[in-house]
Amino acid sequence: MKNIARSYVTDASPLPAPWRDAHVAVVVPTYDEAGNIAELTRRVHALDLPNLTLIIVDDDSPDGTGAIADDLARRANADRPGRMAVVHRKVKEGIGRAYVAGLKEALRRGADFVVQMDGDLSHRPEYIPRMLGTIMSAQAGVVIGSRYVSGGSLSADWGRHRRLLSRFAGIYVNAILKLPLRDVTGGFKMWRREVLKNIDLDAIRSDGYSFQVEMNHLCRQLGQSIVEIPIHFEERNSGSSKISFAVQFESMLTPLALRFATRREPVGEARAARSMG
Ligand SMILES: Nc1nc2c(ncn2[C@@H]2O[C@H](COP(=O)(O)OP(=O)(O)O)[C@@H](O)[C@H]2O)c(=O)[nH]1
Ligand SMILES: [Mg+2]
Repeated sequence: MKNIARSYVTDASPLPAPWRDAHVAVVVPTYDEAGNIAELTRRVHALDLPNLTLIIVDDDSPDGTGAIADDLARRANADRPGRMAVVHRKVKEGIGRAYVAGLKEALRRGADFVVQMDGDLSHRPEYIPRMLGTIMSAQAGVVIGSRYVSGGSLSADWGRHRRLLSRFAGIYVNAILKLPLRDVTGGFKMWRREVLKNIDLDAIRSDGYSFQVEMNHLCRQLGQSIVEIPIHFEERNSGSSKISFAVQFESMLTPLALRFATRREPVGEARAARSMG
């Protein structure tokens, strides 16, 4: 009896079929992540999700991340076609722009669920099956891996300054946009295809990290639910953070711009459904 009970809780037990068979794309923007990309790829492909595609979006990283990713993709696809793709962009334009390119590629490839996560192993890929289970059972538009809901946590390596900045950013954004979220700036998420298709990705205004906030805002405007599940957020594995002053400044202005912008028309299927009805 005891053994049976234990077998249900081990992470090695197979996932139920609707989760396991889901077409999931994992989009990872990279800029100088040469020390992390191989480990990240190994851990993503070790998940019990045979229809998962990893999509790296590299902005011509000077440390050669793009070439390493190409090599990893060649090997992964030789084993199983469609396991990994690399989008190469010529110029570093910020994480927001890289995500727009990556999310579009995920939709083009027909993914039903699209994960976005950092390439520095701050976000543990092992949470992806839980996100999938949650998005399916809660019928959420998006699931956020949250550092600030009950059970969520931050690496002890995060100093006081970064903790305060992150908390302040959350309070500031929520005060302006009134999003009922604990981790409104978090970057580890899973989107449902139908929701992404109804967001006009070409109209995203954020170049940098405020992309996360802007997407939450647009999701809520569509009337979709946003569900947070706890994660432990690690310090980056190797390399250094790319947050610059310009990006922080943009993150200050974006919530205000979104709050006072005129409401956009829904796109894609929503617009088509409307004009039909
Ligand atoms: N393609 C691309 N990736 C970026 C850019 N800026 C940051 N990233 C990636 O976005 C992820 C998060 O960035 P990071 O520097 O770790 O931000 P932090 O965790 O907030 O310090 C990492 O995978 C970075 O390599 C960019 O301009 N282009
Ligand atoms: Mg990071």
